[in-house]
Amino acid sequence: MADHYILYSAEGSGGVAVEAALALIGAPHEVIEAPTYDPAQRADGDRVLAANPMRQVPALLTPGREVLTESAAILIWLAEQHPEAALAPAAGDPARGAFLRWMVFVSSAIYAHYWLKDDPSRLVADPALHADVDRRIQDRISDCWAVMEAGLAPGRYLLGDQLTVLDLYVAVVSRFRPRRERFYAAAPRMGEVVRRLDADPRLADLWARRYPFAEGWDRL
Ligand SMILES: N[C@@H](CCC(=O)N[C@@H](CS)C(=O)NCC(=O)O)C(=O)O
Repeated sequence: MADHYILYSAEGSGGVAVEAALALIGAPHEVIEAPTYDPAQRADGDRVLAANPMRQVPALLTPGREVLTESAAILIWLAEQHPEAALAPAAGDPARGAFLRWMVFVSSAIYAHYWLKDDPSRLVADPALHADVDRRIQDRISDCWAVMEAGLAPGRYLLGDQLTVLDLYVAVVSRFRPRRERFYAAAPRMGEVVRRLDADPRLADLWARRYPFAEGWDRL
């Protein structure tokens, strides 16, 4: 049994949500940078193939060196392994159903779109159609955020007053295109929560290193 986690991740990727969870847990971990989305860094992106044949980050090696992929599963699993960090409603908690529902929703209804959005030629051969595919995917993502907004009753955090890995997940995935300005319009109450996460001093160093607030980062 090793004494630390190994995480395949990349700056500005969904892996940063897992890095945020590990930071709040205080779990020792090593990050292997694998910028899968960048064709100019093909060899570095290929590093994740050692753990994930889907060539996607995040992928986590547990201290027992089991491989976990799928961001939602990793986040839920980490919260379970580290109950002292209180990053998820426990089984039996009244908020557990909503927690699982929206974790899976972010993964399947929103995050899954980026496989096509990042490279429309994966399903649409004609380059002349790619801008339209991109626009339609962004519309769909925005609609999904609006559905989530309508289905939640946020407090300080998305599920009430306890920060959970769902907050970390949404704080990161809402940074992807169509980016935050549109997210705030579609989901204003969730917008307040993610801005609270952006400003959380426990995460300041992580955001600065791994998902910097560069000029215009939140705009289309
Ligand atoms: N279902 C996966 C999706 C992960 C994913 O799309 N990761 C992106 C980075 S944010 C990636 O590695 N993309 C490269 C690709 O799909 O080819 C998860 O939830 O972990």
